[in-house]
Amino acid sequence: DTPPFAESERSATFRDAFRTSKHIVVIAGAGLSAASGIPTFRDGGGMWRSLDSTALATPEAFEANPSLVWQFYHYRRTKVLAAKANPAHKIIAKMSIRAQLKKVAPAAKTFHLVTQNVDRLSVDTLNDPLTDKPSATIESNASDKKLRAVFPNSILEMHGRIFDVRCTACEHCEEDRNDPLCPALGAADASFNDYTDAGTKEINIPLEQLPRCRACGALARPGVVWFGEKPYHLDEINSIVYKADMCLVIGTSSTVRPASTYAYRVQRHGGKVAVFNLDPSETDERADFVFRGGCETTLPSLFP
Ligand code: BV8
Ligand code: ZN
Repeated sequence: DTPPFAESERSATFRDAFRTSKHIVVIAGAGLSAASGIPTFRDGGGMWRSLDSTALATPEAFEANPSLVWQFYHYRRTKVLAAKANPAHKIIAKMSIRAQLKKVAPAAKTFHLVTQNVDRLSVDTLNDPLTDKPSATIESNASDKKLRAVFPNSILEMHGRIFDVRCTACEHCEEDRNDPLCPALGAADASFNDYTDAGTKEINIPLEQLPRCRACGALARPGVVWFGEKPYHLDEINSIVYKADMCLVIGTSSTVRPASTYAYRVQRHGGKVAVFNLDPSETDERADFVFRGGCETTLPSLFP
């Protein structure tokens, strides 16, 4: 293990590099919300270790078994609604507030958070960085209003949002934090928990009892991006990545494209990359700085 003095030396070098940065981008993944009690996907406690992600997070899976896929997202919505922002969310939220950012990066001109997470915790935190209300108490769209008012487009949710309910037939999409979304999903709750752990006991909910579009009545789907689907904000993210001179990669195994390509692209045009991850990740060997550990502790130690 590197001796402690190397740690403080690395931290000082990182802080100097961060201090002179002009265009900062954060790429975040499930590890950012792990300390808030939301399971990740592929590591130790990861959900998709027991479940096959492609069996649940693809349009084909939804087409074949919308009842099962909805139960999976109901299970995750419940986890997210009970979650509270952790110190890492708060530090990132503060960075996206210009005056705060200037304290740690006086030269900074832009800040963006590109998140793979669908839990909205980073947006909710921006709405109220100082309180730690569980997301269930934040009325739908409140965070968006604050986000639009104060920081247009600084947080880009590239894999969509778990509270969005999207129509499979018309353009209608609305945020709905009700739990359960519909009575049938509430009844299925217990059985799905077994499904994730051991059994495959899942209730088959008839189509007409699954969440429906409020506008046209057609079957609705979770407003997230599945494998094989186009992520949101790609053009905007590409230009942000192209301009970035500092990239923080926080809590991601860097296995899902295109998010996993951004850090490398920042470095290709001379930007710096700092990884904040619990386990070794695909981005480590190229990174200029690697801070091993929980981001809820490594970030506060660097940005007290
Ligand atoms: C696209 C939303 C093209 C849903 C997600 C073959 C067939 C089909 C597709 C492909 C294929 N091969 C490659 C692809 C492309 C595919 C892909 O990359 N697949 C991978 C798996 C090989 N990508 C796509 O399909 C993307 N779309 O390419 O479209 C296109 C272009 C134009 C037009 C049309 C199409 C779409 C990908 C989005 C999929 N949706 N989620 C949902 O959430 O249910 S992906 C899912 O994985 C989540 O979004 C998650 O964020 C993301 C990445 O996972 P991580 O966030 O990294 O989480 P993970 O558990 O893996 O790691 C957590 C890390 O945190 C660990 O390293 C751990 O050590 C660390 N950690 C834990 N605790 C902490 C911590 N770190 C710090 N502190 C802690 N406390
Ligand atoms: Zn509709």
